[in-house]
Amino acid sequence: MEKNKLDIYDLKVEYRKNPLGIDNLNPRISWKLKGNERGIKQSAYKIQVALDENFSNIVWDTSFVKSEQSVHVKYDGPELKSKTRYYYRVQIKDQKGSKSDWSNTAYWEMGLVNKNEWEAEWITSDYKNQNEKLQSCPIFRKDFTVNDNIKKARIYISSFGLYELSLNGKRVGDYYFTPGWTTYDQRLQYQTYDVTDLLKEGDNALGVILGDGWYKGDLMWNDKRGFYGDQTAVIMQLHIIYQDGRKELLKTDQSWKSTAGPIIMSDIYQGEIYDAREEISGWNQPAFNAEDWSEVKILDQDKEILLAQENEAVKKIEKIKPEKIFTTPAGETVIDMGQNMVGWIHFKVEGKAGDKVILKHAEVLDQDDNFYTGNLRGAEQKIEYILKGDGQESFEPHFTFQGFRYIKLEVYPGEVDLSDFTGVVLHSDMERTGEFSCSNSMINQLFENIIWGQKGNFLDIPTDCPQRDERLGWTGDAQVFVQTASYNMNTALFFTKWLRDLKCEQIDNGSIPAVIPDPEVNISAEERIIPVEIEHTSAAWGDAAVIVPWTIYLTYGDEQILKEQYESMKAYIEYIRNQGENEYLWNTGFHFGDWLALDSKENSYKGATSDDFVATAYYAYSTSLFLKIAEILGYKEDVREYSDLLKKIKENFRKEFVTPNGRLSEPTQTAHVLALYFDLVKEENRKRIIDTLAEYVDQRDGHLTTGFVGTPYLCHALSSNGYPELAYKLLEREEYPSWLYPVTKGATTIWEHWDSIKEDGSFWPDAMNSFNHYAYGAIGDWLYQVVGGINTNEEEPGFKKIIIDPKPGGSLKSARVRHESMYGKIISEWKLIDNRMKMEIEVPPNTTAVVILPDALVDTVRENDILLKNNTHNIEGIYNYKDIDEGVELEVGSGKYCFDFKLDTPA
Ligand code: RAM
Repeated sequence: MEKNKLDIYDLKVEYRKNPLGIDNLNPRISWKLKGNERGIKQSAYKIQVALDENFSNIVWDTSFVKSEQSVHVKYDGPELKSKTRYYYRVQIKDQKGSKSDWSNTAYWEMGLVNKNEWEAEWITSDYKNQNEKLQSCPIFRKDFTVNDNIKKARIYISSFGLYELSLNGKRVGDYYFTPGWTTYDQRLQYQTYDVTDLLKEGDNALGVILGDGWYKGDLMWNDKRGFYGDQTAVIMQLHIIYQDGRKELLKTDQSWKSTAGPIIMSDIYQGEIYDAREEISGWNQPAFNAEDWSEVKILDQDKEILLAQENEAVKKIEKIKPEKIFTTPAGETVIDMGQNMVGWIHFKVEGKAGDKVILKHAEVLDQDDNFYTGNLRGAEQKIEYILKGDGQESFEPHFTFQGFRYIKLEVYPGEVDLSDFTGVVLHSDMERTGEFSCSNSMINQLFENIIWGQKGNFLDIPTDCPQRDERLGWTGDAQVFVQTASYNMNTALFFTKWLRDLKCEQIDNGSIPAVIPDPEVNISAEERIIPVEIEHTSAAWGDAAVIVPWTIYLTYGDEQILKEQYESMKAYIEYIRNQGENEYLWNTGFHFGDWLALDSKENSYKGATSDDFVATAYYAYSTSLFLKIAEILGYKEDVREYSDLLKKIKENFRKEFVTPNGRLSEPTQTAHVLALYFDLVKEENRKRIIDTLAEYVDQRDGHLTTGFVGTPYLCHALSSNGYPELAYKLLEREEYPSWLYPVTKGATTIWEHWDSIKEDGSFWPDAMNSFNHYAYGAIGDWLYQVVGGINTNEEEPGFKKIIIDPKPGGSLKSARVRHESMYGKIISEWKLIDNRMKMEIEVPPNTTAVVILPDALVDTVRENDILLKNNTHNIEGIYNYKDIDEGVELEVGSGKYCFDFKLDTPA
């Protein structure tokens, strides 16, 4: 790259690269800058949007707008038209006035923007009663002819249940579990596919298979199914435009035919049965005779609920090869994938017609090394394939996923060849944005386990676990993990979609169901599996309504999510306010409390910290965030009202839970962590509370005792209040209980309990023991923020201003973190060499960073061998420096820097 050259790259619209089928009328455009110099800032941008790639038909030209904004610039031109593709490009000027070239051209394409464009009918299969539990997945087909010279062709499609679409025998697209899981009766996504290249002149055929999925299949744990409906159905439109401008529309209607397919049963929890002998050769190809197929039935269903896909679709993200095959003491043939993963097994097999393959899936082996499925409860996770017997056959399931590391070959014809088995990992296709590594390999494994926890539980919605008969969007789990998750991957769209469901399912009184989407949203109180009084009330779960949008705002600078969720947050806080006699305390109702904490009573899942304490603390915390949000959005009246509310909640909290001499009334770690992290106590009392927490962790308990509520903030509370070494001690501890204890037991994901496998090798009871539960993986944000040192800044969110503030400690000699922000790559890497420290950082263009060189004195700091002192004018990109208590604080612009300095207090 030549000097001074400025490039624009990674153009995105609504976080996506060249998306098809969005229905947002003011989509937001973002781009990144690249240049050789340090301190690059944008001073102006110009965006052009056109109907053609050559920009001869421009619909929006901003001219140069003086602005640093390069993230989420709202399209503000003439109204965007349905089904239309818009090309866009960006040019910028930097702070010196130099102009970049035009960026490459990118595009987005609008979906079916107007609801009345849905001319197709909902069709369902009528070939037999749909209410039987064991039921073949229906297949549908339709013949049609097209002429030559097609310019473009798009399919818009959605379903009740899950669909797989094919055109002329080929699977359309690489999305799985479509149309995704939303509040089905009110919000149903459709997907858009470009099928121009799949069509051919003359005869063509469309094929659809429907699976039960979340809509109709088993959900929750009482052997109940059909939560949303008991009839799967599909709606689809194929729009063809010819070169000469002619248009054609093909849609689902009465003319389609349907019959039973070879998928005998498919269910998210239970697995799939596929009888290859029942395959109908050529069923989704042209020139097939479907005379004996049944007529379809038209369903009178709402089309108003259809909306364009909102998040990244689920895709096959990676493939893994098995590690080994072995025989267990009980004589079972078992394959070890070497990784607890979520997705399915693709296998090849040869045998006679009618031979079977039966695979069972499990996360762990038991104490005797036998295959163990007790913890899956009612989820069978079983794949059964019946061979058709013509040479090599291969199979992978369609509408089910398994959480597993081990596969038992319950039935298998002939010799097993390990290379015939591949693990296919599926999850929402979010961009991976974070990496962490350090000199302690056990912590690196912990980090990998956190990542795998996210891969396994971000399959369209944030689930608690991916294996047992649960797999639900528990709000509490999502709330504690959202920060870590958002460093790891770009979760903005994933959570935007989920929050819209949250908002949609929020109860009239403002409370939030504990699982979103809530399968029981329309189930009467008497028939519910989770009773209403439990499901709609818990602190730390409902608070997802405030904490999740706030975190997305901080990480991606996304103000729109705050606006979208504002009324929902407010209603939630008002709900709390209306509980009980005292509007400033939350001391009524059911709460999950410090779930699974180690200070719980025998036979209880709930930690020792009282409900009233946890609930009031969260009440204050959510109110404090809501107040900031009201300030950001400029809602002055709310700012007034809620600052007053917050003040009173804190006063009442203190009256209730802080003694006159400044001790907390509850002698638990979690109580102390919340009081500190949520800033609930008077300044003069902090010291005593911090010291007490340190004493509990270090001497009284000797380790952590926290559950879902205290754990995420435990290390933060210690490290930001003068006890970083104690936080490191907790992090690096390998004995039970600790984050690394599961690693010593060979864990490859995060466990639900600190001791899902106990020290003697036995397990927690089957009733609730998941080996892939991300909640305790929330330690990840401490790795990014404190060990590695990459932090957001509330004044300039989305990493427009970055705080790089690593705090080396424990046995660590080095650490490195990377986060791909909306502005580009941020790196913070440090090494301790004798009594010196080396810090290499990278700050993306159009941002600035405040960098703290820990324990440094200005006098010894060198950047790329140049002594900093008295030399800043020589060092490009460094604007300021000063000695502070923690070390040296610098302000820098974009670029790569390499600092080297002597430690003031060498270890
Ligand atoms: C369990 C879930 C989840 C937790 C709830 C309260 O069933 O697995 O992790 O949030 O209970």
